[in-house]
Amino acid sequence: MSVHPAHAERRPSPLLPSAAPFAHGGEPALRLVQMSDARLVALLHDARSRGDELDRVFPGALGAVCIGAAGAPDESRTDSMARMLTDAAPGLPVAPVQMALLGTEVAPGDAVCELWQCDAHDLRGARHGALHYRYSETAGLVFGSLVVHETDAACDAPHDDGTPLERATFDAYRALFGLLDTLGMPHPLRIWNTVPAINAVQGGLERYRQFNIGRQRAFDACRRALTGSVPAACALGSVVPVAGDASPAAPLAIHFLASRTPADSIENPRQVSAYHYPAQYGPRAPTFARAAAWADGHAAPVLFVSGTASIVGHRTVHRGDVVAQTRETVANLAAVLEQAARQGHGPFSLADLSYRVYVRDAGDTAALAAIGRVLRDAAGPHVRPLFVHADVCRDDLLVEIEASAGHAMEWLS
Ligand code: 3EB
Repeated sequence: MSVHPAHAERRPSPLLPSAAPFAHGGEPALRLVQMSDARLVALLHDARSRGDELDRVFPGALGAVCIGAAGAPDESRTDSMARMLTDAAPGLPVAPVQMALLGTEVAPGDAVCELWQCDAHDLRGARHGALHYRYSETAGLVFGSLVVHETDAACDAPHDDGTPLERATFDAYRALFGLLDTLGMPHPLRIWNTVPAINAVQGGLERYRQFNIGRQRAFDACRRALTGSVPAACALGSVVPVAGDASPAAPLAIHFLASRTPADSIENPRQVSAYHYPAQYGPRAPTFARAAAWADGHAAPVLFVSGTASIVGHRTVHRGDVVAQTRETVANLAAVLEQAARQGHGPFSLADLSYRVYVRDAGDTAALAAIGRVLRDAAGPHVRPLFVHADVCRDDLLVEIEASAGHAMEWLS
């Protein structure tokens, strides 16, 4: 399927009638709707004046993701968008991604909301401490959001049991797996991780490597596979200051989609699987697959492609050259799609994907334009990647691209 920009006057409609047709049978099981914060505010205002619940405007909404710069000390538009959504729909998990949007069409302070909808009406949710989730028994899907502060982490863990970030990560993932087991939807499909100051070295170890220790320990403690059948993921750094070994003020934020039925994990033949990275990248390997394909019943398969970067084998290539890194990343994305097809999913082409691009250097507008050109040359002029400012998890990586396909997709402009 392709990305269809919506007409400005178009009203959000229920999942099925406006779902894009599929060549390979079945209606999409998931839908991703994206809109600016201004558009969301207008929609919420209209809904309130009609007396409509959010579930009438966005039927089957599992969760929302608010992407944009955080406001400190004042509330940013990202924060106020999240607060308005929570007020309008108290049962809806609202996941913060505190990263500034980039690009020529973006003004400072702009924010975007993404909503994941499923084709069901039996949505239920709850909040357990830091974990907020919503699920559908009919769809067999759950979306959750966890926001934890390292300073509060791990009251129940011995104090010598890792750094605050390791303990926060361990606790967050244990809570995530505990929920999934309780719901009988034990299979995480896609996990998004925002780790504040991901490249900072604290206590002698880069924070991304600390995160990997906590994550792998939690997978292990919860009797999950550490290799092979693992979820698609990304781990990006929110750009925040740190002083010495003090925990950053920004939270560790994790959100996820999980299901009753497993996904098929996909690796990239051009890359060493991340869970087999050698110890030079940290004492515990990252626990994620290059992509996950999820097909439930007769629905068309959904493909989640993990954060993908300029890595060949296990090594970073094209140090210092963001355009060459983007080309290598696109070659990796294409290789993942080919492997997915070999495993019977798709075939998907680069033109079918919906993209998010994480860029380390927010000030390099020429590089940003060049990254967009490389992606459009490969995927077609219609692609509308969302560019965000983030630290990538190796300090020599300048760009990372994630993508998804097989779900309905709509931009409300
Ligand atoms: C890489 O390929 C780049 O730790 O969850 C990409 C996707 C990366 C996911 C993660 C890290 C993660 O190793 C970094």
